[in-house]
Amino acid sequence: MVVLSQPALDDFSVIKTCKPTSGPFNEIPVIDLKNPKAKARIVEACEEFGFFKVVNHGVSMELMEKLESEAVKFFKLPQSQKDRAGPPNPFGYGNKRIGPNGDVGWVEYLLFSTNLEFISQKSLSIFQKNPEVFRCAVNEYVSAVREMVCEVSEMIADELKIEPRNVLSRLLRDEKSDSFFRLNHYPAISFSELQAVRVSGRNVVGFGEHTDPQIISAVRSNNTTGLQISLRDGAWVSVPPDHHSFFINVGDSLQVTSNPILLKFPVSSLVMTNGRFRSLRHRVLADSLKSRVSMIYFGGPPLGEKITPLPSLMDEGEESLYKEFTWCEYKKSAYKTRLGDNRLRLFEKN
Ligand code: GA4
Repeated sequence: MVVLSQPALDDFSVIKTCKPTSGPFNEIPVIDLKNPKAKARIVEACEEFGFFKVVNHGVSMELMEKLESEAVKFFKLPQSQKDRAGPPNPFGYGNKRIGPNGDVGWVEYLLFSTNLEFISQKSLSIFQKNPEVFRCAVNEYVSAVREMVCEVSEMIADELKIEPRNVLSRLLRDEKSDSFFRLNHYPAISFSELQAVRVSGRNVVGFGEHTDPQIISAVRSNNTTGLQISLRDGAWVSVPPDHHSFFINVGDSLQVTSNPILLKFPVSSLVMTNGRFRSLRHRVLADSLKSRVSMIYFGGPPLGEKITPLPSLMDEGEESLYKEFTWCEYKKSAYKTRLGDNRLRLFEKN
């Protein structure tokens, strides 16, 4: 069991808790990227859950483990040393505070932009022993995951018969792509700590519920539970861990459903698909036994890119459900919201 240094307990009172939920959810679509039916299954999963697991993805376990071990080394550093890479604005090291508007969680993290050579000098300076090893681990990992996510995006385009097939992936590959990378550490919480703060019987929230504002995200974690997703009926279910695989989720910017689907489901998500896909509401609970380390690639477009429905997905006479906006405008607006807010609502036409 990996137990890393923990945030001071006297801050515990600010952390949210929630009621325990049901056991593992075993219906998460599992997509084998090499399977000939993968394209159709990805699109189905984006429509039904906004979420799926990818196996046979081509990203080597060695890359994942190398980065995980570098992340563990970082999070084990004394607090004062880690603090030198913070506060996050939004990039850098953060502890418990998430975003600029008062959200907190049982989590510490490193947030990077992927277009500043992935890791800024500020974050690197704390890796005094061997910053290059860390830099390489992040760069290699992010490059490989981005390629895999681009492949998934192209499979989506193929299945939806959108041309050119790189309509989404070109945004992620663009050198101005505004993509992020995040390393999260959710420290273990012992039973006695839980009792000390009188929250026994409840779960401690590591990262509160939210949707990702970007196009698409890919999460890989060590073999720990904690990730939960919200189903269409609003029920929270736990994602069984799998450290060999990636969990992919649809972000706000990928879309907002076509009108017939909107009649059946609430408008919650994003835009390029005018509502056909749903962006995924998810959260992470801290675990009482094992610390969780996750690595997330958030694929975003260049800042000036307009987020509008892809023309080929619109039926004749169909209009966008959203006012036209650029990724820059959406992101600015997102940073004024609280984590759990419905950020797209502000951009709905009515
Ligand atoms: C959620 C998804 C990504 O983790 C993130 C988060 C960002 C941050 O931590 O700085 C935000 C959050 C996320 C959405 C609303 C704002 C911005 C915290 C917050 C309260 C990096 C992102 O892009 O948006």
